Amino acid sequence: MKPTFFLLFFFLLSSISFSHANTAYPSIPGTTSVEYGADTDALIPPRREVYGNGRIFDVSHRYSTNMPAFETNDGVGEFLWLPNSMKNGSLANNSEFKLPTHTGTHVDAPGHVFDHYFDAGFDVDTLDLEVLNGPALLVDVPRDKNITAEVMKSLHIPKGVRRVLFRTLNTDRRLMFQKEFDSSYVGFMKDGAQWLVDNTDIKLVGIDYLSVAAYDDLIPSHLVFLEGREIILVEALKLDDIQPGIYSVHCLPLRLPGAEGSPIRCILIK
Ligand SMILES: *[C@@H]1O[C@H](CO)[C@@H](O)[C@H](O)[C@H]1NC(C)=O
Ligand SMILES: *[C@@H]1O[C@H](CO)[C@@H](O)[C@H](O)[C@H]1NC(C)=O
Ligand SMILES: CC(=O)N[C@H]1CO[C@H](CO)[C@@H](O)[C@@H]1O
Repeated sequence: MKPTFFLLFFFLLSSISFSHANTAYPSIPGTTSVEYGADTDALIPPRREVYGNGRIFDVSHRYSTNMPAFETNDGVGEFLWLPNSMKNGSLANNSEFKLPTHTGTHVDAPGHVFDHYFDAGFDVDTLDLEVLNGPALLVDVPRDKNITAEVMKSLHIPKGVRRVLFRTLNTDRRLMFQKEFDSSYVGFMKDGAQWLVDNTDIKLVGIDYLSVAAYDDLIPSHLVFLEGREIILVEALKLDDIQPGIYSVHCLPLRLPGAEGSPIRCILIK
């Protein structure tokens, strides 16, 4: 009698937390089922997109084998394994992973596209945490264009705004949930990047697919953004189901001296 009651209790508890995640964040896969490895009905780990009753939004993607990677149809592929496992007699489970640094939600350092910056050590360990953390604007950009100078101008982002997350057609098309790389994603054209540098105070540029630069202007847009070594690019953010507006953004890259990119965990706080 008693164990059954407890199972039921845990089941009810977990269904409450899942339906919460579900209503607040309807379009993210993985939050409703227990496919991530619950062993029994009572051991259901929470997978959340929203915390604190809708106050904190996780805007990083889960790393998964099927998430897209640049210029391949194969996705990220297997990247995590378990060399020492308790099932095989180890005292603990100790997994290992191997990932390109520009995988999933990630940050670019100036050394990404400037070899002399790379040689001089402008890696992700040198990025300014003050830029990566603070008030931020989440904006929707027009869905019918890449981000050109004209589009940037039309957004009327006030001077003084230092951090902007640009939500685009990429989110509507759910590109980060498709394994195949799609080069028709929306990003900055060179003139859009130049307009931002010349006319705004934006130092944190966030976008919702693997590159802030449109595929046709891949290197030129990166060069414009990173030349001054003041702007930080955060790519492949998960901006689904969040109201546009002002938040406090918090992004923390790994401390990887020598790396021009790093996975990054970003959250928005209302
Ligand atoms: C445990 O070891 C066996 C035999 O070496 C191997 O086939 C199996 O994959 C291992 N299991 C795990 C979880 O590492
Ligand atoms: C954005 O540019 C890409 C090429 O970089 C193109 O394939 C795509 O159609 C453009 N998107 C829009 C909405 O114009
Ligand atoms: C916590 C953890 O990593 N648990 C793993 C221990 O190893 C088994 C396989 O032997 C995995 O199934 C668990 O996920």
